[in-house]
Amino acid sequence: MKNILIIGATGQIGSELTMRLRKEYPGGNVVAGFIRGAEPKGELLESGPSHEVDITNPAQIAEAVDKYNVDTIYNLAALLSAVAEARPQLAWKIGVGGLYNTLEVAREKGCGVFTPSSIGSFGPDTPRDNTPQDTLQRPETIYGVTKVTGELLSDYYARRFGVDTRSVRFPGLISYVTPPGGGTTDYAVDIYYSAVKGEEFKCPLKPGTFMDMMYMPDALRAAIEIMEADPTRLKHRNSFNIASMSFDPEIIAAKIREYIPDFRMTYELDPLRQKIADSWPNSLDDSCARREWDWRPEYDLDAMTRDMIAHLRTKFGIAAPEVRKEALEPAF
Ligand code: AKB
Repeated sequence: MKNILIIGATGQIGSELTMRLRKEYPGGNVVAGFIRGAEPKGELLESGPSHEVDITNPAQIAEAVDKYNVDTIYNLAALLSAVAEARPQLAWKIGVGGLYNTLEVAREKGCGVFTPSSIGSFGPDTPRDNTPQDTLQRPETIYGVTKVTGELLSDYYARRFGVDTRSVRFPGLISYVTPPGGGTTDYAVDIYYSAVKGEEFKCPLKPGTFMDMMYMPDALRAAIEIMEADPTRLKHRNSFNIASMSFDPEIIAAKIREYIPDFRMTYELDPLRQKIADSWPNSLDDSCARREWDWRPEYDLDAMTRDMIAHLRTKFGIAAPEVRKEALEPAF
């Protein structure tokens, strides 16, 4: 039986990961850790325990771990890349101070810890294409600095104190459930919302800006599988490159047009996001994750696009064009 605490359970990844973990470990406690002002609601609230856990408050982390006999912590508290640039001190306090608090509680109470890193942990000096697992990491954003620090600190706690820390470097994550907030890769979510609603999409990044992206179901599976992986096979811990698709705005727009032919996209560049994206890799080499814990993505751009459009149409009560056409035609 696993007893799991998710710190940041009401965020983009947390809201879906908590539900998935509750299905995966039905006999255990899967505790939704939230901060005041971002309380869980609906199914997230009703399907299991929740506890106020502000990652900057170590006593609250320890209290939740004790109360629910937690053996594994998913630390999902972070400011995403663009918003972190506006609030670098807070980004450090949450990303590094919060991780330190989590690792200390884990050391004292014997918990495993998952803390996602990101493609943002790389910088402009990193090889851009097929970025290797072990390579130069000199990010220029505070987000990247916190992620590299997090990777190093987590490896240190594993080596020095035997804390079972594991992690993956997430690409941009795409989902129809909880929207992201303040990331550089957010456009790849927003574009589907505009397309399904029949609105023109103003893309904040220029054509040719390639980044790795991943559909949320694959990302959730990665977060669970890495924590379940056989430790004797792991040569790396913090953090594994994982990948499933890489595209630029023109490629995703063309894919959407295969299903929504009248979708329109124009460009309205966001200089901050463009600068950040330009400093990140185009695509990652995930062969270490494939070798050490059998990582395999299931969704490519086409499968993800079909699923996103279908779910967003349901979410907004928008009929698919074929259905709309039939509905408009006389029944005789
Ligand atoms: C962001 O854009 O900040 C995140 C990330 C790639 O880590 N989605």
